[in-house]
Amino acid sequence: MIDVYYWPTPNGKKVTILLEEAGIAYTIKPVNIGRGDQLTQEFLKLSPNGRMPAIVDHEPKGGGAPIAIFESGAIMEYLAEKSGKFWPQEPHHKAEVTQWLYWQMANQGPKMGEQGHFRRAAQNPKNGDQTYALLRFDNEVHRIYGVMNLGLHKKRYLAAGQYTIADMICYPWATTWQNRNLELNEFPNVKRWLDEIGERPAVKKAMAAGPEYREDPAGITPEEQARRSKLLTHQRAQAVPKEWA
Ligand SMILES: N[C@@H](CCC(=O)N[C@@H](CS)C(=O)NCC(=O)O)C(=O)O
Repeated sequence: MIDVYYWPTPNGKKVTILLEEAGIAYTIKPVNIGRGDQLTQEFLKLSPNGRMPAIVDHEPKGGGAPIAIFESGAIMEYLAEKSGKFWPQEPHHKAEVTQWLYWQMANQGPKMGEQGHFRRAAQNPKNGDQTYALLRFDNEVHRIYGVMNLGLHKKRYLAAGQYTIADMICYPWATTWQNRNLELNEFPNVKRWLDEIGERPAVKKAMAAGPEYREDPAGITPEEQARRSKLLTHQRAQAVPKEWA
């Protein structure tokens, strides 16, 4: 059984798409990132990055102690290897898939995440003039959709001529094209691919997650709101907890 430390964001959904597609049994362990669960000492042991997703595999192939993994790209590779599905190992195919995994982790996810960050920041005048940050990340995200559009030129899937973890890792962020100052029709290959991947039952199931995790804002006291805001905004390095000694 795999424990998935999860919150319903694009990075979380990459993992549940693969688990659903591969038919691997899993238990969701919610990590409420709005409440700061990702920064607890307990969670930092699994993910020193203080970010979800993370997994713990209690039954690793070949036995031995449970394996804990953070970083969604590493998790995708691990689960694909474990299941023997969606990551063809023939060298040409393997390399094609791997390059899209790394591209997603180093480009699509971070750039789209930062675009969202600065768009939210720009709404609060206290944050000052965000014009350059908005220009930079609007351009980068436009470029990112262009990269996918090139990658999908005359191709049904991103890599290896088949549906793989390359598609699964890129899909959830790619669905969030609205309110990003771009027109999806400019990227017809991406649009077609999004439509096709979005029809898969496993993808539909994983992508539908969300409402059941939402907190009732009325239940969050002003004190709790202040605690969360202090904890989550302007995060800096955490010292090694004394309890870990
Ligand atoms: N590179 C990491 C990124 C994970 C990440 O940024 N997760 C976000 C949610 S999508 C998170 O946990 N945010 C909590 C925070 O910013 O405090 C991965 O792909 O696993």
